[in-house]
Amino acid sequence: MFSFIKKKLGWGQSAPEAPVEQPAAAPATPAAPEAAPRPPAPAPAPVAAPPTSPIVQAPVVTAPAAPAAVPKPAAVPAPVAQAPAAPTAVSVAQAPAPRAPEPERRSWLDKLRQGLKKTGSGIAQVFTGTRIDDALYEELESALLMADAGVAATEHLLDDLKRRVKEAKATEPTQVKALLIDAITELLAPLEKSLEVGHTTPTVIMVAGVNGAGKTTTIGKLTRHLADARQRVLLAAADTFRAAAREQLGVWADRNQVDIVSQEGGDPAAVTFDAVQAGKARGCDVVIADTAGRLATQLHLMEELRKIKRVIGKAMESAPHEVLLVVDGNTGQNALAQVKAFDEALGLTGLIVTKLDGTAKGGVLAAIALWSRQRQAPVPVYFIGVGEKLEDLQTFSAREFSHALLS
Ligand SMILES: Nc1nc2c(ncn2[C@@H]2O[C@H](COP(=O)(O)OP(=O)(O)O)[C@@H](O)[C@H]2O)c(=O)[nH]1
Ligand SMILES: [Mg+2]
Repeated sequence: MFSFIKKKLGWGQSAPEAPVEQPAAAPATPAAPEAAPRPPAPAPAPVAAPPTSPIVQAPVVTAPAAPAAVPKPAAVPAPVAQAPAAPTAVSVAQAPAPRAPEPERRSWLDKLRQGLKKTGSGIAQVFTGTRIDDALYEELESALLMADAGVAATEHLLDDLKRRVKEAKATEPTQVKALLIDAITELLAPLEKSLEVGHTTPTVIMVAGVNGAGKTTTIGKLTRHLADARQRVLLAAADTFRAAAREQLGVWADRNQVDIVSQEGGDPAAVTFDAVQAGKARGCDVVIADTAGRLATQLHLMEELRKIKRVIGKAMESAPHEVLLVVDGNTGQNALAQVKAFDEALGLTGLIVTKLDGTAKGGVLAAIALWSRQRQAPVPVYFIGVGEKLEDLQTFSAREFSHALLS
């Protein structure tokens, strides 16, 4: 579909009930529902924001190598009553189409750069000398470690960089900086992937993460983007651990005018089960389950999350279709530990890294990318958050990120 989220099937299929309160005029965009046109061929994204939303319909993705000015397919909504396309009808493009940054993407990038500024100047400092020598590589090693890249990824990047320098016969430190951007981009590239919805109806997304990582806020933002794309979303308030968490999700549900299944003091797995059942019965496109991040022990938390996942599978055979981990970008190397622990317990299908606008150093993405290589498949980073506003959640681009990291 569009750059933000990709949808495989036609929109609006199997929506028995009246579509819920979508922002009326959500400037939908053309659908890529049918077989032929591949997602990158879609219609122009609406320029104006939907009345209810300050965000842009199709957050842009800058293509890694060759940014073209092609307007990206934005959302895909077809008329709601349209017949569903055959499941295989639409081939899903693997890479987001190139597109020139729009103002929103630009301001988002500025926030990312601003957030990573300290790291950037630390690394940039390394390249201010006049020679490429051991001292330069040693300084770079320290800078990468300081940036939270971790020992393994730092070593990997240095080795790769030395190889590139040799190959390019570089003589100036500034050339080395450009080659480092290439090396980081290549390392991070496998993490770049769009979240796809629509392979099944509903697409069930379970969201996990430690307390305060930004799960509920991210779900709120994601819901808005989906709702704007005419997706019928149902939220499950499975963080029953804290009453405030339920209320917080309720606020987002109201704001986005989507349904929510929540239960005072209920069992998280039971709430999620009900939500998936309701999502099926109501013909929802997407069901998103918010979960707790803090329990008495980490072990309890993982047990509870595993139970939620299991129960989702009982409510719908192929579900959950996505198990996303929200990680606070400020947690440094601990973020990698979280990714490993949640992956081991749940089998993650994607990551969302938040708070890269603060004091985050960003290098942890390199550590995650390197770790991902030993896994059967990389765990993609679907989104990056650089603030609490709706438009602060955007798709991840390896090249953008490595530029921001070294700017
Ligand atoms: N600066 C910043 N704050 C964020 C971001 N995402 C979430 N937050 C804030 O982090 C805090 C915890 O978020 P919340 O969604 O409640 O976390 P949860 O416990 O994982 O559900 C809230 O104050 C959010 O507004 C982000 O990308 N940047
Ligand atoms: Mg929460």
